[in-house]
Amino acid sequence: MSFLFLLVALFVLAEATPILYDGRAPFNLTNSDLNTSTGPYLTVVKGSQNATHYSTLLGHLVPPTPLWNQWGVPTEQTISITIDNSSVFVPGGGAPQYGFRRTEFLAQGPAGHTALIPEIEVNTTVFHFSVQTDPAKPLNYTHEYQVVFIEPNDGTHVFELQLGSPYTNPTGTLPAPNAHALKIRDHALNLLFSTTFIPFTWHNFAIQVDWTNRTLAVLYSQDDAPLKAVTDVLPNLSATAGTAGQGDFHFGVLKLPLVNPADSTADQGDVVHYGIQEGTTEGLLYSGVFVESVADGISAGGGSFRPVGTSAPPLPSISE
Ligand SMILES: *[C@@H]1O[C@H](CO)[C@@H](O)[C@H](O)[C@H]1NC(C)=O
Ligand SMILES: *[C@@H]1O[C@H](CO)[C@@H](O)[C@H](O)[C@H]1NC(C)=O
Ligand SMILES: *[C@@H]1O[C@H](CO)[C@@H](O)[C@H](O)[C@H]1NC(C)=O
Ligand SMILES: *[C@@H]1O[C@H](CO)[C@@H](O)[C@H](O)[C@H]1NC(C)=O
Ligand SMILES: *[C@@H]1O[C@H](CO)[C@@H](O)[C@H](O)[C@H]1NC(C)=O
Ligand SMILES: *[C@@H]1O[C@H](CO)[C@@H](O)[C@H](O)[C@H]1NC(C)=O
Ligand SMILES: *[C@@H]1O[C@H](CO)[C@@H](O)[C@H](O)[C@H]1NC(C)=O
Ligand SMILES: CC(=O)N[C@H]1CO[C@H](CO)[C@@H](O)[C@@H]1O
Repeated sequence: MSFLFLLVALFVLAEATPILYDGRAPFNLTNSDLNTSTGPYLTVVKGSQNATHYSTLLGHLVPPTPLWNQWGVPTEQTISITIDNSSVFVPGGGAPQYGFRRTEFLAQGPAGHTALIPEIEVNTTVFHFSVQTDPAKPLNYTHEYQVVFIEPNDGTHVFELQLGSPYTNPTGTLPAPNAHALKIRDHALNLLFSTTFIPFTWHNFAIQVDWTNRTLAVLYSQDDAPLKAVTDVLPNLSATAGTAGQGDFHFGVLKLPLVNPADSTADQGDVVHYGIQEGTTEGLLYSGVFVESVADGISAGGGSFRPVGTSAPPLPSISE
């Protein structure tokens, strides 16, 4: 009887928050799979080298966020994603993006990345990701980095995880005061939550997106601490409603340039194609990437769940 009860309980648990996309790299996923975009990631947003030049599955070398361990044991590999001076993306039929350096993974399902979008961006869904510094390949906080985002075709972001000094033209005082903080920004680039990017620590995020009413809510924790709401449910009404407001789920390293005073005024305004980049090798570590529905709550880690739309008093860091 207790076995049956356990089965029923597990079934109920599994049904509570259906996982719509699992981007937690299983141990049988190989670096060769990254080269060919086999598995949960489309790896084409990168420079001219093969995907393994810019991304590596770390096996048992660096443990993933402990939040999703099963019986204390990791079930996924940490992913290293890096950029260097060759990380100039050339979009299909477009000009090389010399302003940026970027390596990004795009979530894809069995039928590809585009087919996944309507499955993970309907009703209310929650985007989970955990990020850690790569001490051997530090970022340069005088630049802006956009590292996790959902990008509709208009190039805006439904939400984004941002690091560094926000890009401005003309360039302001660098580094910006909040440069070393992980920042969650809404579609209109309002700061929703920020926290210091402490090294040797997994920073776990869950962004609840209500696609119908266009709201966002942020949950956050470190290492094995269960996720907690760190914002209220906030309007995000500048985001486009409907299918035009949906887009690929990206995570990786996108480094913006600084304005180059030697460029023409017009070129100084073209952040995608012009500007200063040092060409340094820099990177981040990722794990815990998945998207779930909220049929009966948000996975918070350690088998616990949080109710949808949890209200929480704003943290002091929000007003930083
Ligand atoms: C890894 O193993 C799982 C479970 O056995 C299987 O479903 C999946 O196809 C495998 N993935 C790869 C990339 O071999
Ligand atoms: C990925 O492709 C590059 C270039 O062809 C090759 O050097 C590398 O060995 C490949 N990696 C794997 C794991 O197959
Ligand atoms: C990447 O790997 C593929 C398949 O092995 C190969 O055809 C291609 O030439 C490689 N590209 C580079 C830039 O190494
Ligand atoms: C970096 O790449 C850019 C664009 O390809 C190139 O103009 C520049 O010379 C490179 N810098 C270094 C240090 O290789
Ligand atoms: C979205 O919500 C509608 C209305 O409640 C429901 O019929 C539909 O199954 C939901 N879709 C998903 C993917 O959850
Ligand atoms: C960081 O970027 C600034 C601005 O371009 C540059 O002056 C500095 O040398 C860079 N630092 C490193 C370590 O590359
Ligand atoms: C969405 O908005 C409608 C209309 O204002 C409201 O009735 C509904 O409760 C809202 N749903 C959520 C989840 O806030
Ligand atoms: C946090 C917040 O309220 N963000 C914005 C969501 O979108 C609306 C409409 O553009 C803005 O007015 C809010 O400031």
